Amino acid sequence: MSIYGKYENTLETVMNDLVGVISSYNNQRYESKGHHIYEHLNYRIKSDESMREKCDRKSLPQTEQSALCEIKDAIGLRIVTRFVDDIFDLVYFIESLEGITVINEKDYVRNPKDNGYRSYHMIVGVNVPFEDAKGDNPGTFYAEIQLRTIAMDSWAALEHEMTYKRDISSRELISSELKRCADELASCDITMQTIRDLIREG
Ligand code: 0O2
Repeated sequence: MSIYGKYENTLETVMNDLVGVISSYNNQRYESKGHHIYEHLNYRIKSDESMREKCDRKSLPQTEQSALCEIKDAIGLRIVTRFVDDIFDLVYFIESLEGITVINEKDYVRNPKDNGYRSYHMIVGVNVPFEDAKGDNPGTFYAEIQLRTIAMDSWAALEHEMTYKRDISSRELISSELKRCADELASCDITMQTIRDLIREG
């Protein structure tokens, strides 16, 4: 039996609705301005195994309530943009959506982590017209939305690879090279945005 119990299908519905609203915004932007606001949008329900492991890590019982109310990233969306300012445009759009409450935001774009990680994280509550795992009706389901540029995304994938690889002899050297690379990419992201503005100004 899945840790999400009878809410497994509901999670898919809530996620697909959220994805639908954000991708409609992308299409509207293309129609009105001729440019997409993001390059791609990935989404997933955290696997049963990962959610059980996360419950253990957080010393929570492996229950529907832990998975759907205490831990708030059962639904995960990652939006990857070409430019840094598109991240903040999307954050503003998501914050203004009806039926969505922002629970927590972490701006690792303006305040990068010490290892160089950059990304904007939002935890949102999605109001639904039916019961949630706490028994509230109307209920709330939660989603984590990560927003980052293509450069930040490619960096995070590489750093993630290093973090999860056990036997690396030169971890310290790689970490410091990764940090240097993150800073260079951040600088290129800003330059790319400036070049884009110059092109679009004509
Ligand atoms: P997974 O499998 O990717 O979902 P939390 O543990 O979520 O309650 P935390 O760690 O304070 O709280 O949340 P934060 O900082 O918002 O990070 C959540 C997710 O962001 C992580 O998910 C990673 O996906 C990503 N992330 C955060 N920091 C880094 C980093 O330094 N490098 C990379 N590559 N990714 C990062 P999980 O839960 O670790 O796992």
